[in-house]
Amino acid sequence: MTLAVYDSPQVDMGYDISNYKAIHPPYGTLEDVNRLITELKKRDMKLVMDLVVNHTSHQHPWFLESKSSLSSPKRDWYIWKKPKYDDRGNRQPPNNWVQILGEGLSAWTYDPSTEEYYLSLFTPEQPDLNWENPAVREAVHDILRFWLDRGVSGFRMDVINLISKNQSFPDAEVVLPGHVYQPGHKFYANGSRLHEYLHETKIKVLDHYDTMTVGETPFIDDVDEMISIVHGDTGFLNMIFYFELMDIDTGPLGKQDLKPWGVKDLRRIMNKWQKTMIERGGWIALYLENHDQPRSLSHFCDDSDEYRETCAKLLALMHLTLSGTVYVYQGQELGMRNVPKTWDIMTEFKDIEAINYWKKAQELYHDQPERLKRAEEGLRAKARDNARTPVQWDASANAGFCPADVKPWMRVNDDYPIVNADLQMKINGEEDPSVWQFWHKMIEIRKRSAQVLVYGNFQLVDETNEHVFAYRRVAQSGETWVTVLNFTGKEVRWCVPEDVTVSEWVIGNYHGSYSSKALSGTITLKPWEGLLGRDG
Ligand code: TEU
Repeated sequence: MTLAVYDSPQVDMGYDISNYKAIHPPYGTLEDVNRLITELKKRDMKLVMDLVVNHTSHQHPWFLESKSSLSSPKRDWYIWKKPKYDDRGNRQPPNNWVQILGEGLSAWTYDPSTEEYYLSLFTPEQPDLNWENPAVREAVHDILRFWLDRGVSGFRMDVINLISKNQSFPDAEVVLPGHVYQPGHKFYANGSRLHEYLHETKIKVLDHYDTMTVGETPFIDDVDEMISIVHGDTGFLNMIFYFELMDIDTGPLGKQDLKPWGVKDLRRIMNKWQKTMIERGGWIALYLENHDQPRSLSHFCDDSDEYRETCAKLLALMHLTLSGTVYVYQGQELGMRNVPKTWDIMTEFKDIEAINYWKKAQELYHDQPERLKRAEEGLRAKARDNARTPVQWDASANAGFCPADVKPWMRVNDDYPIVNADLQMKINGEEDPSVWQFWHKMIEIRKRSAQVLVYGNFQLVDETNEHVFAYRRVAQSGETWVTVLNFTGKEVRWCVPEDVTVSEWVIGNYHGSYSSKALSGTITLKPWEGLLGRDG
């Protein structure tokens, strides 16, 4: 799968597209994409492209034309509104929605030449398209056809559930005390015409090709909403990325406001999405990290040298024994972790969200060291830069990402001499598999036992345990597997429940010791130990 590689001024790392039918020159050309598709086909692989059509770049010709005058034929391709004025006659944006990546700023940007505001939910450089206008939808369909005709097999549809906005553009309620601008997603996510737009795209374009679609859908906490979008018979997309697990540690003030969480939260979220999905005919994209999230082992476990490998394998054990379509993000299969806490934010971090957040925090808390420290911790834990460092291929300079005399676009994580693909592929896996080799083993198991691990029922085991997350997968044939995950850095004694029968521990993340564990009674789980067992 490739991400946003289209022509772009790169304000938001390519999620601000200025030409949907061209590739950002430093990345290559359309001919390169053709070659990629041909070579993938030979290997029985397929290419899925990012589709970013909630907004364009402010440099896209459509926007430049829209902005050129009030009477421009493309004026209505974007969302323009007149200013409001407060009691003192000061100009104000049309409502109080906050920008998503702009840290406290308004989601509306003023254009002095036409004296109106345009909606720009992410940054001012990413104006939102007006999907109410049929010509915009036609133009999007045209983009889809352009890529499908070239042999692309599907799309990851960026923030696709934001395309239908409440047309009265009401003020959002105040949930961030002391802030002028407030989260407005209640009025722009999962809007009243979302299904209509998706249905139209499906029947006019997607149904005419053999495609796979995955919606990136923030602000969906409701399983009913997920089912309505992806249901096998009546849905519009094949699956969605749900966000609730990613936000397990997100406090009321936003993603950098870290909230403690425990096994009970993990269990509740997993049970909600897994069980409902299977029982009600939905489908989700299974992911633990991506380019917008911290590295999963830093996010959910312990990324210290002592436990990095164990934790990466624990997460693989979980990831590959859940229902849904598995997505592996580059480097996850190597156990890559967040960037070191010592890196200087202003010089090493590249993401506009991180930079905006850090500038604002310094401005607000320059005389409150405790609060500034908390803000910094939150940023370091959740920054998108954590997952954007170059892939670590080998132990040579720049981790083999680019030649030694070239400066990579972002600093390589300092741990590359010990965390890299080359090393992990060479290890003698029979003695103790590397993270990469463990992933291979787990994928093999998942493929072999797909009826149970991909499609089987999901049932919680030991539902109140505060340390261990355990579940059973049961196939229609009765074949049963059980996953037991110690989600703490402590040794835990776990009592195999009486209704769980295990005939064999098939794999575990502590090599050499899992197979000799007792099959019933009480077993000792080492810190972050995970086991996969089967019955029968
Ligand atoms: O992300 C949308 C999204 O809602 C989040 O993942 C968002 O990046 C995060 O909450 C910010 O903290 C998609 C892309 O994946 C992301 O890279 C883009 O920045 C964004 O859309 C705008 O296109």
